[in-house]
Amino acid sequence: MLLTESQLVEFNDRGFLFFPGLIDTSHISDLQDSLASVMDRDGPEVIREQDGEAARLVFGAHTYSEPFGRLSTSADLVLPVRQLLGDEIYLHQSRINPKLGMGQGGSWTWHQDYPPWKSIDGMPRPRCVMATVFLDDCSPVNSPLLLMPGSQQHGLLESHPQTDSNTHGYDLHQITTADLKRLAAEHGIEPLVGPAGSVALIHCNVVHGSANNVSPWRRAILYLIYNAVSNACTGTSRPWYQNNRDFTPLQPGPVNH
Ligand SMILES: O=C(O)CCC(=O)C(=O)O
Repeated sequence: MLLTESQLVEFNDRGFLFFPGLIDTSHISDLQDSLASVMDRDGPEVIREQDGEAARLVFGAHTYSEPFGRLSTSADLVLPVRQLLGDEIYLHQSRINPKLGMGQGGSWTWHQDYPPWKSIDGMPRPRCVMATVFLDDCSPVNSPLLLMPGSQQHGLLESHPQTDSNTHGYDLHQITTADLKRLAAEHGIEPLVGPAGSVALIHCNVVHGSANNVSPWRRAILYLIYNAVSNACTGTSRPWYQNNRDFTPLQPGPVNH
C-alpha cells in the first residue's frame, strides 16, 4: 500500500491515518489464535495487570510468534511507514495490549509514547510511527483507543514518569492536567473504532489514552513501533523486547489482503 499526497498531508495535520479492515480476516484469525499462548508466557516480556494475572502488555511477540512476525514486515505496513518517515525503517518495539473484558483490562492515562524512547532509549527525534493493528473489533463500548488529533504539533509536552497505577514496574509519562484540558479544548478527542484488521498509523507524539474495559468483550490491539534507521536509538539500558538494537532496514514482505 502506498500513500497518496493528500494522505501525507492528513498525517502531518492530524497525526494519524486510519484504514478500516486493512488486514485480511484469515491473518487476523491466525493472530487471534496465537494470542492466548503469547499472553501465557512466563517471561518479563509479559507485564501483568494489577491483579497479577491478566496480561496488560505483551512485548516482542513478532520474535516468538510466526503470525505476528509475518505481520511486522508486511508491505501493508512497511511501505506506508517508510513513506511517512522518508527513510528505511526498523522495528524499535512491538507490544500487544490485550485489554481483556470484565474490567480486567485497566485504563491508560493521557500520555505521549515518545518520552521514554527519548529519555531511556536515546531516540534522537520523534521520527517514529506506531502502526496500530486491531486484533479484535474496537467499538465505542469496549474501551477504544482515544486520540487527540493534531496534538503531535505541540511537540514534546511536559510529563513526569510515574509508575503506572494499573500495573507493576511500568512507567507511563502522563501529561499534566492543564495540558490535557487545553489540548482537548483545541483538538477534541476521537475514538478509534472499526473491525478487527483495521490499522491506524500514528505519530509518536499524538496524545492518547483509554478507559478500563468494563464490557465483556476483549479489545486487543497490536502496536508495532517503527523507527527511521537514521534515528536509531543510542541507549542500551532496556532489554531487547523494549529497545530492539537490530537496526537492519526491514524489507517489505507479502501483503495481507
Ligand atoms: O491500547 C490502549 O488502550 C492504550 C495503550 C497505550 O496507550 C500505550 O500502550 O501506550
